[in-house]
Amino acid sequence: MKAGAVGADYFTGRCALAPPRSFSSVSNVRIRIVSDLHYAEHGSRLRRLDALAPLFDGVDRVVFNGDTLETRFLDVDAHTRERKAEFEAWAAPFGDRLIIISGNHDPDFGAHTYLELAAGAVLVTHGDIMFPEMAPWGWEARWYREEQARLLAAEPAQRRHSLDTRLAVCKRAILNIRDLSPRYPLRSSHPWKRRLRFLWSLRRVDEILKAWRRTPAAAAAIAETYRPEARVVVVGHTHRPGAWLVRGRHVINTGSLVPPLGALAVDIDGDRLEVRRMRMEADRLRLEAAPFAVFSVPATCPERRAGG
Ligand SMILES: [Mn+2]
Repeated sequence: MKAGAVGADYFTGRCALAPPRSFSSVSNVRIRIVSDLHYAEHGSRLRRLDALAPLFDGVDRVVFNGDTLETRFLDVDAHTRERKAEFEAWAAPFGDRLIIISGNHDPDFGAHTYLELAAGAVLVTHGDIMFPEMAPWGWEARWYREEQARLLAAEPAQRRHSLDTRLAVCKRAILNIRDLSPRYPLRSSHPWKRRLRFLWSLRRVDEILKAWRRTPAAAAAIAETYRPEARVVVVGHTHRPGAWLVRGRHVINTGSLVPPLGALAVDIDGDRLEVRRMRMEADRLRLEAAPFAVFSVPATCPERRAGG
C-alpha cells in the first residue's frame, strides 16, 4: 500500500494490517494514544468502560496501544469472555474512531501490531518487542526468549529482519507459551494464588527495575533498527510513564491505568505532539489540561527510505 492511499499523511499504510479506510478522506486527523488500560483486571483503575468517554473529547481517533484487556484465556475462562464481549459492545459505536493495537495480554486482539503516524515520524507499538524475554520480570521470561528465537530462526532470512515479522513472532510466541504452559490459566479468583503471584513479583523486582532502565534505549532501538525515519517512538508495556530523549529520538511511555506510576495520553495534532497526564477520578478518566511535555513532529521525513 502506498503512503498516498491514505491521504493526509498520517497513516503511511505500513502497518501490519490495512488502516481504516476512512483515513483516506480525512485531511486533519487529531489522534490520541493511550495504553495498558487492563480493563477489569486485578489492580486496574478501569472498572467501567464508560469512564473512558473523555478520551474521545477533542480528537478524531483514539489509539489503544496494547494491553487493553486480557484476551488470552477466552477458551478457558468465562470472566475473560464476558469482559471481551462487554468491550466489543462498548467499542462498536466508535467504529473507526477507535484503533486497537495488540499487546502481550491481548496478542491477537486489534487490527494492528504497530502504527506509523505523521508520515512515519511517529512510531506507535505496545513495546513487547523491546525485550527478547518479552516481559523480563515474568516467570515465563526464559520461555519467551527461547520461543521468539526459535520462531525467528524459522523465518526466511529475507523476512527475518522486518518490523512486521518481528512483531508477528512476538505475538505468536505469546500465544504458543500460553498454550504450552501447564500453569495457565494464571487468572484465578483464589486469593492464595494471587498471593503466590504477588510473592513471585517481589522476587522479580530487580528485573522490573532493570527493564525500566532499559526501556528508553530499547524503544529507540526499534526505530533505529526498523524505522530510522521515526523521530518519536510511543510505547507502553512497562507501566512506567515518561518521556526521554535517546540518541536524537523522543521515546514516550504512556504508562498504565494499573497503579502506582500513572498514565499519560499522547495527542498528535498536525505537527504538534502533546503529552498529558490522566487519572481516574470518581469513575471517570480525567486528562490534565496542562501538557506534561510538548514536541514538534516533523511533517516530512527526509531520511525516509523508499520501500523500507
Ligand atoms: Mn504489556
